[in-house]
Amino acid sequence: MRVLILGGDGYLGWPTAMDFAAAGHEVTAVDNYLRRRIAEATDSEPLIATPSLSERAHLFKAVSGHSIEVRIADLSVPEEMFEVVRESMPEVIIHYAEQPSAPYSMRGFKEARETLRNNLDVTFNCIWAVMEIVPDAHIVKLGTMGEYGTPNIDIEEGWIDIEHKGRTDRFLFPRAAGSFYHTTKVLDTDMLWFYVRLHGLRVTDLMQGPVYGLSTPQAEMDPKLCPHFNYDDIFGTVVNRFLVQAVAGMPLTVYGEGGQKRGYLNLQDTLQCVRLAAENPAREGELRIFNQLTEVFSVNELAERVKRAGEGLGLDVKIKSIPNPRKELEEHYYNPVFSGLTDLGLEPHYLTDDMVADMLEKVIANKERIRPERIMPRVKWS
Ligand code: USQ
Repeated sequence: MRVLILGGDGYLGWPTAMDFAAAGHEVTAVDNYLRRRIAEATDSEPLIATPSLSERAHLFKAVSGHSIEVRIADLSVPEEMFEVVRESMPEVIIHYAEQPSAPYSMRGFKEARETLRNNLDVTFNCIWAVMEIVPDAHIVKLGTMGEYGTPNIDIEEGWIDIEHKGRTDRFLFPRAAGSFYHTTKVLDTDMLWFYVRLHGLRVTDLMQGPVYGLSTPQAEMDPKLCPHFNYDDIFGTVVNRFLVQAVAGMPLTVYGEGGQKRGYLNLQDTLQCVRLAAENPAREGELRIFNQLTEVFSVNELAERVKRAGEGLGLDVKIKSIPNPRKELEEHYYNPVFSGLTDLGLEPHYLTDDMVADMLEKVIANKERIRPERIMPRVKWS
């Protein structure tokens, strides 16, 4: 397939580009380095330095023989989106091109505005480029489990049948996002659903939980192919942060009570899910939604796992509850359905002690690069 990856430089975008190319697809990866600029401006650079997208594509070709076409373009500008789509004529578009940090979106007016503008404009431009140039193309959009929040009922896969005063209908599952970034993803879903209804687009919206990990089969070929691995409070997701904290000898930063539950998945499983979605497209006029996670943990359970595996490697790991910089429930019901991707063939990599130890060893090999001042939360929700 001709695959266009929007946001091809990101934590997920770059390994996805390598994965599709290695599977024999024709890949174009586009990015405008927004994440790199925010990382530099907020002192949140990844643990392991990552060369530019063009340099990584060049290196990947040299070690694997597979090509990735690179375009540097700002997809929030309609002309740039349309030009990229016209040049690559994709059969599938993987849309990751969003400001992905919840804390960044809560930093202040400028950051919230930038998140709103970028995320909504890219989705809107993508929809219109598909309608005008490649109407049969399948859009695979990265959403987030955070769209649903933490409701006191089971979270269905995107849709819910509601009976009301003796009549029934099917609706998008209720959403209640916990950050402004997550809210932009809710708005994306609504916009996609509108154009699916009106113009018969094919869309898969992947409601993903927090991802962890720094290794994929292709990234193992050369350390410079490693995806951005962040441990700061802006871009670092909780498991990646705990791994680095354990190696740095800093107590694991459990926010508040630590009973917050989320659905987690390994980076390698993100790649599987996205490829399964792309290779099994949504029907014309279908907004297909999958909940993209493989296991549910509370923050306390994650901290205990990292502590146990760290101690197995001789690290002295402590856990410390600190005041929660976010506004979120710290004890709650959480029971999402996530069978759709398993039905398509997903084979999960679980967060076993061996998996944690393997990731810790990779962090230990880069221990001297850890900057402790990036670890404590710098952004408060209110
Ligand atoms: N947390 C801690 N300690 C930390 C960091 C986080 O207790 O040092 C807690 C948070 O308060 C939260 C949970 O861990 O309850 C997850 O936080 P996170 O930073 O790993 O994830 P989040 O900010 O929600 O965002 C991440 C990605 C985002 C994606 C989302 C999926 O950055 O792009 O959409 O995970 S979800 O969380 O399901 O909405």
